[in-house]
Amino acid sequence: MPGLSRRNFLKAAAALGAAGSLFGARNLFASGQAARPGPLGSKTPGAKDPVKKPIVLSTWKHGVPANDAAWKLLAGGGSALDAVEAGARVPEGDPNVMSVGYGGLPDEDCKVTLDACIMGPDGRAGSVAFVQNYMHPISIARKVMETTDHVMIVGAGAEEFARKNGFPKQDLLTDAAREAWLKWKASETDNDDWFPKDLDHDTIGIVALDASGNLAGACTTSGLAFKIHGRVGDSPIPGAGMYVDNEVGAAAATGKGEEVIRTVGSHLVVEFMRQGLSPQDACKAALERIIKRHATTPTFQVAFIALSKDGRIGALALQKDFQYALAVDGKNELINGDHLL
Ligand code: SD4
Repeated sequence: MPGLSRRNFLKAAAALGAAGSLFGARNLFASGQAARPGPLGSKTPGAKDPVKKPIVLSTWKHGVPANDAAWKLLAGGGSALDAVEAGARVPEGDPNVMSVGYGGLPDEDCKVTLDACIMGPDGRAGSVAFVQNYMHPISIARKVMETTDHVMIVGAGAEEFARKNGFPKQDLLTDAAREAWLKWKASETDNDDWFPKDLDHDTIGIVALDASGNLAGACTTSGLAFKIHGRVGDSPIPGAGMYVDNEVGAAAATGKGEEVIRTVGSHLVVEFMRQGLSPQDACKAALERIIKRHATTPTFQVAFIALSKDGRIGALALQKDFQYALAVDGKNELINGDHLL
């Protein structure tokens, strides 16, 4: 179709403002914004300050209400695992968040397919991928973790597992998401690479340290908009989209999942922390690994958040406009993240 490509359509959609909610409005959430990780990010390893806890850290602006839900549990002495699940369920259930759960943008066949994973302090992990018609894949992933010896269940098998475990089956395609798909469909071209380059995709990754000093993490998404039916990103892959090692720290990723899978990004961040890097430097080192694999400067987005066992945080993106939410000391703020490129 001359003059229109997937990329142009998405740009136009962003200009229309519908995309403010579709793809993450960057300017709407002015209150409580700060510029940097701040003192938590600068505490050196081995410093004697008492560890600040609980802490919850999550990606993008929908991280703020997610952190609120997580904080309610953490403040009452609840576990990091319960907190990250409760937090992840907030954008999953919000039809206005068009990158996670109910209301998520569909794939190229107009099917909403969801990916999620969760890890607790005991090193167990649960994951589901390519799941349709269930609003809370994070809770299905937790069920996989806690009631089976498997880590990952996908597609029809995951849906059957959800049904047997009493999760309600629901249509997740909202009118707004279908309209976005119809516009995309009208602009489809033969030379589409299925990657909307000018967009961030706004998966939620959420990591928490509870009052007992235990770590957990969760990650949940509808993945890339208009992806090939059956495509699975990094978000449901423990080690890629999210990783927890209760001795060291936790990390989560957002952005172009293929790049994160290829570098096992979140695991890499945690391993850099194990080697003594601060969470911020660990995020930087993992992003540099991604950059190094490309002959030219990447134009895609990837961002990491990281939380160490001793309560320091890191957050860094390749490109501008990354935001994350940090709740600590009873305050929950949306923060503009730094970027490398
Ligand atoms: C994916 N990483 O499916 C996800 C998309 C994303 O923020 O993170 N969006 O590749």
